[in-house]
Amino acid sequence: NHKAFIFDLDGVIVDTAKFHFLAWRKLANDLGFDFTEEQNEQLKGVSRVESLKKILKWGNKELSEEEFNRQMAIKNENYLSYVDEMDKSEILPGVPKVLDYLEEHDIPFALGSASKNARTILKKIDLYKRFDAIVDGTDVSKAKPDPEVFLIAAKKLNARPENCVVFEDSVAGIQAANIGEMTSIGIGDKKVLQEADHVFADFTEIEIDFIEKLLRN
Ligand code: B16
Ligand code: MG
Repeated sequence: NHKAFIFDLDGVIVDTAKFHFLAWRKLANDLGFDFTEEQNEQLKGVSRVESLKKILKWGNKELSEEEFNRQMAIKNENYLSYVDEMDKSEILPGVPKVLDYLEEHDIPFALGSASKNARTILKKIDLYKRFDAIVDGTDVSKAKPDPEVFLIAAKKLNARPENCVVFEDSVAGIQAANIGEMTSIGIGDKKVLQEADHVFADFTEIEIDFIEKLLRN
């Protein structure tokens, strides 16, 4: 009957969107077109396959299945070259304070990410061992807004969904948390994340008072 916390990775704990953008943009450029940082927003929380489908639509391109898979592999290799340079200085401000508090109070917390690279990234930023459970793109069959990723995380933490608090930067992720009947905390723009139960621009805006309130509810 205890509370548990679930964190998305990209856009919540680290800002890897900038690396995804560079790698996807190179792919688009190599195929002869370009897209904007604004369009890149639409790729947040979206799986690798679905991201490439969207990008190809923007460029009016069609690829054979073989070429699609080859391009995806190239993109990931390129993305991982940026990830390889990451260290714990990439952890977004305000995040360590919250994780420290949860550990000090024995509140279990998990990662719930769409990324297949989540474990690699957590190791690079030295957070891998601190999560009580990790659920990522290799563990799920249904993408956000399906709540599968968060429901598996809740199960691993031995917590009821209604006792889970989810931190998410994407609309699809907030919807997933809501469908899963969890408390949803949006990290980003209030206008974009209006379906969330609470929204903060970033973790520096989250006071420990607020975390304590969540724990009492
Ligand atoms: P990968 P999250 C998501 O991670 C990203 O927001 C999204 O932009 C990315 O396409 C997706 O992971 C898949 O990532 O190519 O590494 O498997 O926000 O759910 O932590
Ligand atoms: Mg995210």
